[in-house]
Amino acid sequence: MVKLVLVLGDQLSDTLSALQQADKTRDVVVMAEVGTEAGYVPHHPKKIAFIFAAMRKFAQALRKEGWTVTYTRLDDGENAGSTPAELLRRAQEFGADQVLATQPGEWRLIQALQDMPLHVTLLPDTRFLCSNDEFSKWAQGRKALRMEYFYREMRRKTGLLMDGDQPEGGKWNFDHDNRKPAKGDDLFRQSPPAAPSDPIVEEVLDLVEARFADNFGQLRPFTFHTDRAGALRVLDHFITHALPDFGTYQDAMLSDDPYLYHAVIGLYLNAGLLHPLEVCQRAEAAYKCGHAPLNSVEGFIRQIIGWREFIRGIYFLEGPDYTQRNALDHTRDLPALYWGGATRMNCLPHAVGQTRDLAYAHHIQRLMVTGNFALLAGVDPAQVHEWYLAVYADAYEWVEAPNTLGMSQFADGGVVGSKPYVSSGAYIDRMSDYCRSCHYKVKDKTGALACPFNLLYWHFLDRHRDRFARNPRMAQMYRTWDRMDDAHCQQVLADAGAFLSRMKEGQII
Ligand code: FAD
Ligand code: DLZ
Ligand code: SF4
Repeated sequence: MVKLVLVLGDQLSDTLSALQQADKTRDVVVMAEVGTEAGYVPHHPKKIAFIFAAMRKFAQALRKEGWTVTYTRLDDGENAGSTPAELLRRAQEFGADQVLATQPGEWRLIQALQDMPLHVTLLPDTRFLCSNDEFSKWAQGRKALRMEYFYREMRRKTGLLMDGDQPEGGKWNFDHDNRKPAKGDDLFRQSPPAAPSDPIVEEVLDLVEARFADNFGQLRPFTFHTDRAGALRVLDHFITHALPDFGTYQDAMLSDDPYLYHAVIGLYLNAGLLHPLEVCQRAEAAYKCGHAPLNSVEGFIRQIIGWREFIRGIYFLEGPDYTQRNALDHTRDLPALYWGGATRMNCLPHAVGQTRDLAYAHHIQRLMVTGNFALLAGVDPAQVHEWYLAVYADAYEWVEAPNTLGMSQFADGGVVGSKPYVSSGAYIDRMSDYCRSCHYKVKDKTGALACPFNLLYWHFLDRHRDRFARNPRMAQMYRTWDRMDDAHCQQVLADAGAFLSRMKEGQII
């Protein structure tokens, strides 16, 4: 009997397990642009356009390969509105009672598929290097899960940058050579290549413009690639022009350069247009032929076979309630400045403005600017999570939630990271050029012009002393705070409290 083969908007790989298990001559592929997926958070218009255009092109490619594909557009009169409802409609149309699906990257959708009155087979997502079972086995019996040890296993498993059973260059991790501030005057940095427009993209842009005009984010100009060939072009460009300096300037931030030496491939990897192993093999080859140094190539490969796989492992290990965690009991509302509201700080509007224009910000902007501020200010992690899930073109819950709730907000109480990523303004000043043109003074510790990160940093440590003072990785910070003059500490806390009150009242901060 005919089976339906579900292909979701982030499953655009011809190696997808559901496609591999199906029979091209008998089964019917179901793809659908649906209101539930387009609306579970107010996605950035660029993200919706990227997914819809890439879905339409992938459907075309499948048809060319001989598949029968049913494709429902968002504005089709018969659109049933959700993925399960579309499957039911197609089941009736084709007389099918079975669905083959690759496990979705979100518990919400897994549950919805399992609740359907059809027989749904959920296959493992083999596009990742570490399966859910393998991660559970690795995690079993460990007191703490640390990415570094998981990463070594992935290096051994893939053989990437291995010299026999030893790591290439004698060390697993070359971060010591990385993390330098960028040079503002480097005229040779090139942005990722922009995609030329085409009729499919234009049609999707008109649809998104008409339907999602109120969502935060600039739709045009739209320069994302929307097929595998384009994604490979971006990868090539990165390997040629940016990989050699990736490690060295990985943490740098510059006002007039949103990309620096980053790959800007997260959206392609997560939608299935690139495979993690091919990306890492390309980077390894660049090292082997002498094009890129080991510190950069190791650092880049670690992000993909280390962090990306580890983060996914945590999402599926921890279960559906992960997104509700709030270990630090933070309850403040996300300030309007995250949606483009006015602020006197200079770093935040740069990260937010770039996010609005490009649906992109690099890791350190996400972690140490927008994430750091929300954590220091005690914002409700559920609201922070929703923001990150909405605004980035590469955001799907399996990868966004552990990064936001775990790594960035410490809402999981230390599953992803052993200590919270918090810093005062000094870190942002060292790694960026933001502070030079800020209303606030990064060197001021108290007073009307004190950098809010300076005030809130100590406020955070002080209010969470019971939880963190005994953490060996934070003891030095508490010793510094405790050595400060009592009157100074009281002033810092009072100024921080006043700042938070102004934020709560909706004043411009
Ligand atoms: P590069 O800096 O060039 O890195 C190369 C690749 O490594 C990325 O494309 C990505 O696939 C992988 N990678 C690097 N760091 C991570 C990480 N921590 N977790 C998973 N993969 C990683 N990444 C997402 O893909 N989707 C998200 O929704 C997402 N949300 C985040 C939220 C927060 C609060 C933070 C701190 C990080 C988040 N990240 C997310 C991780 C990281 O910021 C992005 O992967 C990266 O910025 C994507 O840009 P790039 O392709 O230029 O990456
Ligand atoms: C993110 C997204 C959006 C905006 N729209 C669709 C869609 O219309 N149809 C679809 O199949 N997938 C879409 N997606 C991706 C899904 O939300 C994603 O598959 C789940 O969140 C699981 O990762
Ligand atoms: Fe941001 Fe503080 Fe620097 Fe201003 S001074 S840009 S608020 S870190």
